[in-house]
Amino acid sequence: MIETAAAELLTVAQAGGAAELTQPEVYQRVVDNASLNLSFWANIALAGLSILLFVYMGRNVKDPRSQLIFVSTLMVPLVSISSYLGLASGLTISFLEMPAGHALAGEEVLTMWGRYLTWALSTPMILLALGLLAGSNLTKIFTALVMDIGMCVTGLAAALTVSSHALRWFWYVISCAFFVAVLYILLVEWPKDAEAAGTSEIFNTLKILTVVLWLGYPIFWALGAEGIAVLDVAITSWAYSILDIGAKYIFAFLLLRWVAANENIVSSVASGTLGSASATPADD
Ligand code: RET
Repeated sequence: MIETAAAELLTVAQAGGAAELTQPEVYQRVVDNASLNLSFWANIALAGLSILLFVYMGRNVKDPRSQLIFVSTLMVPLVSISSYLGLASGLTISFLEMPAGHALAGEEVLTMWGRYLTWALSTPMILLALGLLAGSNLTKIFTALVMDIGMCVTGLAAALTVSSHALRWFWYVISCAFFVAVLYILLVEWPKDAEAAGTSEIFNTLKILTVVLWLGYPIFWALGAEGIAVLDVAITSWAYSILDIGAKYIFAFLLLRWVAANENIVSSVASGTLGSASATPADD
């Protein structure tokens, strides 16, 4: 009786595509893959240093809007340190059996699903900081944030779907569609707002950094073990970790250094912007 139930459970688990590994076993596999493990710990160290540096840089900022930019930017390394700790401990990694049609069909592929989950928390913070810097209105900030969260959640679905190879890519395309909406706001809407707000120089630098680096994520997803598998798991993980360094820490450093030195400009954009969703200078 018990054996039948256990056998049934095993079948259900296998049908779901999840290989039966305990958390200590996943952790052991991470530790055994020195390059993969280093890609996690390098970011944990960098996130820790960034948190200390950013708190120090923001110590004298008094203007509430500048403070909001600081808090949302500080959230990025805070989320990141938690995200990488989840990966390094094996908590947010699963070994998933890829469906027929996938380059690694039938094999257990290491899936760092914690990354996609925590991007849903860190990337909206990046966009909030950029939207505030550009002097955007609430409507555009809200749109950018929800589209971005949609991108991360459907990206997570693409990584976790093991029932059908085609459906993995269907999720991927949906995620890309959300991404296009984010890119539109970044490349078309906010530059106009930043021009009006007098922050266009720093905004344009950060915009280019963001757009170029963010485009790397879907490319590496497609090339990595979860996509067409021409890159192995450790290389994909390093690619994400290196993109993260630019998209998070370098981005945040440039932004916060500018905001700390230009509080007066940031506070003068504040008046119409977040007060109302419609009647703002940026809407003209
Ligand atoms: C996925 C795969 C599905 C298609 C697309 C993706 C885009 C991901 C991006 C991630 C950016 C992450 C950052 C994290 C910083 O903490 C989910 C890889 C479009 C753009 C900047």
